Amino acid sequence: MSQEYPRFAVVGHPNKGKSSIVSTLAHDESVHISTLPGTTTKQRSYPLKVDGVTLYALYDTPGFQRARAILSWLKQEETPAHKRVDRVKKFIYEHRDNPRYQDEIELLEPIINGAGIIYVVDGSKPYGVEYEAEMQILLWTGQPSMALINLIDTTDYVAEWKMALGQHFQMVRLFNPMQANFAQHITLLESMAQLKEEWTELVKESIKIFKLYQQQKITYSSELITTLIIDSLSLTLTSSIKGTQATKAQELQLTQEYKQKLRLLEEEAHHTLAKIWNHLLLEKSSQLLLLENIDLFSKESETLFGLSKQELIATGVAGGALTGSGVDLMLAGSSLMLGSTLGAVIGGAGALFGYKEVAQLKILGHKLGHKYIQVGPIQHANFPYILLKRVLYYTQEIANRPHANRAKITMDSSLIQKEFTLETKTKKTLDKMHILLQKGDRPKEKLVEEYKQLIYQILIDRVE
Ligand SMILES: Nc1nc2c(ncn2[C@@H]2O[C@H](COP(=O)(O)OP(=O)(O)OP(=O)(O)O)[C@@H](O)[C@H]2O)c(=O)[nH]1
Ligand SMILES: [Mg+2]
Repeated sequence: MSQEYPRFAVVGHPNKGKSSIVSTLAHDESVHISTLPGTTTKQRSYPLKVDGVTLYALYDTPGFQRARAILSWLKQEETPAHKRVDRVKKFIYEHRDNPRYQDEIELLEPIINGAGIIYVVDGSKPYGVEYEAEMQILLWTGQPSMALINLIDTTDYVAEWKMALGQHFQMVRLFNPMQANFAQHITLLESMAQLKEEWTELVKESIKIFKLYQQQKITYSSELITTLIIDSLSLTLTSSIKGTQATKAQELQLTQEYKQKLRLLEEEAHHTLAKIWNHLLLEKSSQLLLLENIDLFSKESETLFGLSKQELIATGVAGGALTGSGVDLMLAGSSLMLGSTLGAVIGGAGALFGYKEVAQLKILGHKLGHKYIQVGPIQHANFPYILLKRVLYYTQEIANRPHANRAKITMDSSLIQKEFTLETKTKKTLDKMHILLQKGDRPKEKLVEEYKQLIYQILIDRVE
């Protein structure tokens, strides 16, 4: 693609969501958004780049402040339609140093230099004549133009806005930057492609690249999730001991290290996911801390993300051990587990995973005569599902989140349970791999590939 890419200036009244629209359409979380009117004071271009290639760029601009005064200046001289853009240029030229018109000059400049117009209004507020001067000025620039109705609140004045906007803009569309998903983004791009003939092919090509890019991000996420599961489920830690028996303190320490290591693997995966989906600032601002607040090994985590006892029985993973009640019965084989006292020490109040549930402990011999204790792989039958569903939930939240939405992710437990009920067929493949990993066997490449594909399918249905 050549250097020339379509550019759009996002303009309108102050505080109508212009910067929010730029942020969402450019996938850029650094765009400054605030409840205060007059937040944006300078024009600034935000490109949407894929592999270093700019697909399009959006100008964030300040809101109109003195539209009426400017329109009356423009109208001081009778100007035929084909000369009106020159009149606007003249206005900019003559008022460049006048602080009264700085906002308008900032917003008009990119348009005069060839950017298409995206005019943003709030469809939850009534239409009013105060917008007419703005729309007239934009008409005078002669640039291709589209109006976006953003419903900031629940009241609905869309019909009257459509009537008014339809008289001034080539296209009128609804678009909510806080809720827009990938499909809506694409639909909007398709409309933008129609704005100007020279841009049509470029934007269509961009849409293709953009869709591929989305698939690529889902692929990366699936690979990352698969690696997290493999690394976590096959994790073992060892520590050398004197004599033939480890002290309780040694066992305790190794088990704690083991759990910490698993938490860290999850955290690292979340970080990479935030990077893939361009949400590192959100992560930095702790707005994503939802899962970190629910410890991987807590009872709450199992309730939210684990399989129910019925589901566990259906997998066959837990075998005949699941007939009674209580957490301990959710465990797979327990031949090498330690006495129950230590479990109580480590577990603490409310914790799901005591020592016993975390890992098998083995005493290993060594050729130099030293003995080692080994913790892992983790034996809890539900753990693979807890880990998997946590990371799937995280991925879904982060992948679907428009970049204008900076609010903390909230956990909706009913949604989690509803959304992440896995089909029996899916569960079978997952079980196969989990069992192998928990036994300490490396799964064959073919099974890993199958697992990855499965994760991809789960994500593609949920990232929209
Ligand atoms: N609930 C909701 N809030 C929105 C929506 N769009 C924008 N907002 C909020 O409205 C406020 C203004 O949004 P901005 O994107 O900064 O608006 P702006 O038009 O760039 O404002 P200025 O730069 O001050 O002219 C922010 O608090 C946004 O979070 C929306 O669709 N829904
Ligand atoms: Mg702004």
